[in-house]
Amino acid sequence: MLRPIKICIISRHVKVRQPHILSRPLITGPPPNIPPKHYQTPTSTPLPHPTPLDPSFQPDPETGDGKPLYVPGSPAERHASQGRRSSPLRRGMHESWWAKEMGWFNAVAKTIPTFRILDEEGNLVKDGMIPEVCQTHLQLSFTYKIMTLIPVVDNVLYQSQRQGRISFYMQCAGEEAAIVGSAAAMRSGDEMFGQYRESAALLYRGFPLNSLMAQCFGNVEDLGSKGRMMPVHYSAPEVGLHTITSPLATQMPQAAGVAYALKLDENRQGDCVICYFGDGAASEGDFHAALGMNSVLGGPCIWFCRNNGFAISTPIIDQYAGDGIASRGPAYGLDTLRVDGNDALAVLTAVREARRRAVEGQKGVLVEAMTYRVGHHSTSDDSSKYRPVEEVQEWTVVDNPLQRFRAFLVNKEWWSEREENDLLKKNKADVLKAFARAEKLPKPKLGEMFNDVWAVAKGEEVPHVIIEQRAELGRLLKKYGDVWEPWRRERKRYVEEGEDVMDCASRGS
Ligand SMILES: Cc1ncc(C[n+]2csc(CCOP(=O)(O)OP(=O)(O)O)c2C)c(N)n1
Ligand SMILES: [Mg+2]
Repeated sequence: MLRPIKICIISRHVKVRQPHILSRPLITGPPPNIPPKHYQTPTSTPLPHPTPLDPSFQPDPETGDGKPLYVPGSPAERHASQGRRSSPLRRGMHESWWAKEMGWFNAVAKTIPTFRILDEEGNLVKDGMIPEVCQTHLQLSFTYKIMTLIPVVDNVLYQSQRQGRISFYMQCAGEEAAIVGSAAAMRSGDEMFGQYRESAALLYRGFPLNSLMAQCFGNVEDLGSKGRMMPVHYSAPEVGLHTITSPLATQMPQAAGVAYALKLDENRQGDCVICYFGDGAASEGDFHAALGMNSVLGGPCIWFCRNNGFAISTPIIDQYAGDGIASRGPAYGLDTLRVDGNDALAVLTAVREARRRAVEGQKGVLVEAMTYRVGHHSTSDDSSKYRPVEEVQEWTVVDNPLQRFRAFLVNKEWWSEREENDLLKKNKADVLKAFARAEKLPKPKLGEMFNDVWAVAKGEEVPHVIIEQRAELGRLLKKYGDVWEPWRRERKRYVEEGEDVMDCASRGS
């Protein structure tokens, strides 16, 4: 009885005698409602100027200002290039020069330009050139076809999740040019690592609609994951795609490893890796680990950042304070380009050149594609909670990657209204057919869920815990599988209706 009274007295006492303590905001409370500092100071300071990188620059003969640290032919330069640790000048920089002034900087250029070929209306920009790589009518119309197919796939699967027919979905609305344009720049032997929003790149590389639907439904034709992964977690080695895993940026160190393996494999010279990642994923440690590894070990890899403005509800202004993701490329010694991600021609051209540099130099190249995620992050998200609906509508009208590209093709007389109408009809029919087929197919054997949980070498036993769990499920199915309605219904959807799991005796349990 005494205790509560005592506490009460203490708290009253504190309130009266030390009001300033209680009026302080809680450390764990909500953030103060003031914009972060970088809202107010958006400028960046470029490298000090003039610099020896400027051809008109003359070193000062008296102070030595502007002279390179490694004078060509000097003993210091010889030591540095031989990698002699004893050289006092071997300090890890490439082309530095002496300077008597402190020249602080936080950007390598005042602003990083964004390469584009078409304006928002699909016209060539003034004095713009259509690069040779974009002159092939066939490739461009195929690129456009996939760009128009993916919105139909996305709409059908998105709606089907809403109706409870699949469990989850992620669409790529607004990013069609970035994703398909980059895929179009790659070759068939190339390796691809996706984040999760790049289904259109898979379709470009020949992944059939039926296989895409099979994965989303987790049906018997889902050969990659056998119904064990969430929708959009494709696995398609036949088109060079490494399995999608949703923990952010985990694909990046793997891509660096594969690039290094390509470099070492004399049969794979000329092949390249493309690794997709988002502006949000670039905040993960794995981003830095991967770029660091690739910059030191080498190996042909295109780091393709889809900068779509958001990481779920976090806008880029709260994601980084530097100049986008491109500014990080030079820090790792990577050739870097920022490109208009809504201009399919510019993306194709940029990635084709990135590929050339990566393969010829056996090294990494960073491309940052500036775009906008028009759709919600996923079916688990409602973006109207954190951005104005009008902003989204404006993007679909003012800077629509599909309309831009179509206008260009029509201007060139490479595309007509009749072809457009036929294509839209065909896309709809193909997608609905694949959808209906996938939905009807049964799910893989129930027992598949216990397979491949751990890699088991030939001759080794499956870990006992798996055998036990399988036997337990078999026992429960035997007991309730016919009598409990939800299970009775669910069993029917699987090949062998779960009998394979109930057959415990033959599986060593
Ligand atoms: C390691 C990890 N942390 C958090 C998440 C949750 N998460 C899933 S997607 C996402 C946003 C990623 O944004 P971005 O990389 O920009 O890709 P986008 O969705 O915009 O294409 C987050 C935080 C995750 N999947 N993995
Ligand atoms: Mg993003």
